Amino acid sequence: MKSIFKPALLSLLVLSACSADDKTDATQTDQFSATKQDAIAFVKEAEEVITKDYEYINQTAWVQANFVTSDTNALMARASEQMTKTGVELALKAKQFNDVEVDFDTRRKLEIIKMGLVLPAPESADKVKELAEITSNLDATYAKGCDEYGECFNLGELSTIIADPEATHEEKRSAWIKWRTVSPQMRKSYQRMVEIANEGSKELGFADTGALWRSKYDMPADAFAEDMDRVWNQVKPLYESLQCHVRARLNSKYGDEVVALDQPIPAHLLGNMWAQGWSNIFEDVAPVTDVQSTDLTKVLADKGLKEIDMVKTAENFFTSLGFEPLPETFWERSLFVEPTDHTVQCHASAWDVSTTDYRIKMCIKKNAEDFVVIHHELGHNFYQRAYNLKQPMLYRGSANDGFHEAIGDTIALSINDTYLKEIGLIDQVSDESGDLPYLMRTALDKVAFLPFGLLVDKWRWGVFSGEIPADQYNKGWWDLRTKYQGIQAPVARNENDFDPGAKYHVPGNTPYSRYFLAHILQFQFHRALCDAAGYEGPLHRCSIYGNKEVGAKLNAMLEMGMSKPWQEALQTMTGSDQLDATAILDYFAPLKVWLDEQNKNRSCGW
Ligand code: X8Z
Ligand code: ZN
Repeated sequence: MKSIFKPALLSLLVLSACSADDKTDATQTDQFSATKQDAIAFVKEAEEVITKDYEYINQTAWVQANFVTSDTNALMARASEQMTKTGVELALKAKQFNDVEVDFDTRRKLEIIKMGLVLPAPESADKVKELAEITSNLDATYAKGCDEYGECFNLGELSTIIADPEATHEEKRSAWIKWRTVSPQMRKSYQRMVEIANEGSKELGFADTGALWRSKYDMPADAFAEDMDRVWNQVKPLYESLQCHVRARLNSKYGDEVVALDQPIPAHLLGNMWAQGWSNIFEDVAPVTDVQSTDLTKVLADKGLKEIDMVKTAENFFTSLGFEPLPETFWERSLFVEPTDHTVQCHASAWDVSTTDYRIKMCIKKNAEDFVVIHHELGHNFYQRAYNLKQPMLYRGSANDGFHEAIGDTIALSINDTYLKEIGLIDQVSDESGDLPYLMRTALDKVAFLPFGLLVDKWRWGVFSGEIPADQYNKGWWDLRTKYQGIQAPVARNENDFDPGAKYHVPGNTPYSRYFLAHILQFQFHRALCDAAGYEGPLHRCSIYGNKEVGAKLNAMLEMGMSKPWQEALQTMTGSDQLDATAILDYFAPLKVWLDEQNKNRSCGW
């Protein structure tokens, strides 16, 4: 399964077989006269069917992701075919109850079933099979990282070059180009996948697959897209101030020839393969202060923390909030270190293989960035366990997918000097002059990410709707990258390239709006939890470590799973039912003042 955390929504439609009397002809909607009792019985049966093969499918997906070979790929394609077939059958049946009056829970569960698949196929058996083969192959193509001539690249190594402040811009450019040779071969099958999934989405009553994706947020699809734009407009001035300052500093480092002051920033110079998080260029853009701010990568190295120690430290944060420790099997079955003898899908993920079996799969690098990602992954596991233990099968998911992505990050917002001192990783909390550098480090991660988090699905929505036609896939991608991020490709690109395919979530078919939501929500959560702790200082100095009362408040929301609209879950936790960027803006307010001062005599924009 190509999901990042094993998403309940996907896995709940991860089924292998329907019972014989499940075979209602879904095309006969007109003659179907259903009652409330039929609907209740159908939902009950669906939950049983889903439960039956849930663990088996997850095990298959786990093996494929941990041992990427043609055999595991074929096994996964077969499982995925069966899962799609059953998912489509269930969704079509759920649709038959559209006009039947039912209670709240039955209606909610019917909707969940209808929208359960990320890529629904049409009913045709051939197309179900074709779609399953395409998606498995796309996933494996990315994991292997080879170009169409068989030359292979290691994403970790290429990323290290892009992150290295000492590497030359030519070296970075070469690493950037190399990774993008793995994706042109995906283009044709991606296009075919879009066609099939759109057909499936239409059969379920959605305009296209993008509309299906946007319909999963307890509000009309269009209203969701508008809400994303509303929040983006709230944070845009902060992003633009950061982009302007970073461009000016990179211009000083590399010169006008490489970074022009009136142009978008070349994408290979921002420290990350996709220019989605910029914390690796901190040294180049940092405010100069008297006091050295904490360099967490160095702290981890000085203390000699190994990969597993980093995971234990993250687990300890959760248990300090009152959560039970992870089960023994977590430590036995998880993957923390990239193997050298076989291919693994290295993109980090967290799994609930069953209600008692939790794991992460991650090729951990011993640095601050991955220390945060470990918290991110464990956030998934603790969320999964909270709802798995409390909720029926169809409610085992997060309030919306952005919530799932936000929990571990919320915890990680407490990784500041206050916390690091408390757990003995540093001896002294830096004084206030260390605040600006700390805020800059965090902004390079969190603020820089926002336009990327927004545009990945803007691209896919355009692709699914046809607004971005197949002969303009790459142009459509770079138009959005420039418009929202103010970056550009370091070398000319054309339609032989397929640059979106070089980002895991595109061949992996993981929707991406969730990360944009999470980057807004985590600050709302952090502010609410710090308030609950009675904390009164600046938000970036708050740590909720060790606070069991706050842990209980968090757990109350996690346990709700997806049993209620996300707006209600948000209300319980924060007192507001709206996505709201004022929390992230409050958090970075002192940095914004500083950035604007720096940018005073610069000409910003692109
Ligand atoms: O994919 C992830 C997580 C797993 S859900 C590591 N993230 C996005 C990415 O890497 O592109 C976390 C933030 C954005
Ligand atoms: Zn995640």
